[in-house]
Amino acid sequence: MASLYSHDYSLNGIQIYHPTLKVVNENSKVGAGYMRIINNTGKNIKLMGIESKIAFSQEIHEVILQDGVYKMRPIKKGLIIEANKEIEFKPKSYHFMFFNIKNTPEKDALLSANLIFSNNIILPIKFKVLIGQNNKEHNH
Ligand SMILES: [Cu+2]
Repeated sequence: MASLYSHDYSLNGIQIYHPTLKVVNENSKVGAGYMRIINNTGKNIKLMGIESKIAFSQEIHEVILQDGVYKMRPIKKGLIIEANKEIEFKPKSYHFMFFNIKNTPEKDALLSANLIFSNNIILPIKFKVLIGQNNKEHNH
């Protein structure tokens, strides 16, 4: 998985691989955040939320397949990542949603955010901005 373009963050046994923020174009007001979250803490952890100045609001979403249609909904009570497991945030699966992006996103910009975990763990990361049409599967 390692590449010249990857950027990773870790704290207290929690590792974040390659967080990206995808928008369709420079005028997008909505974006989706993807990454891998790896829990090497030896015990279950819970991702409670995200905070940043990237957008006016941001949420953790899950995607469910219902009657052949993918539907997404916010996770409000936290997402458990089991001990020594990982969860990949990716299209048609878990993702972060950014609503009302404040500034025009620029390609390859690194945008700061904090991931909030249980036990008051705050993990600072930077999302790399990806701009393109290749995320059509994500409709809001
Ligand atoms: Cu969503």
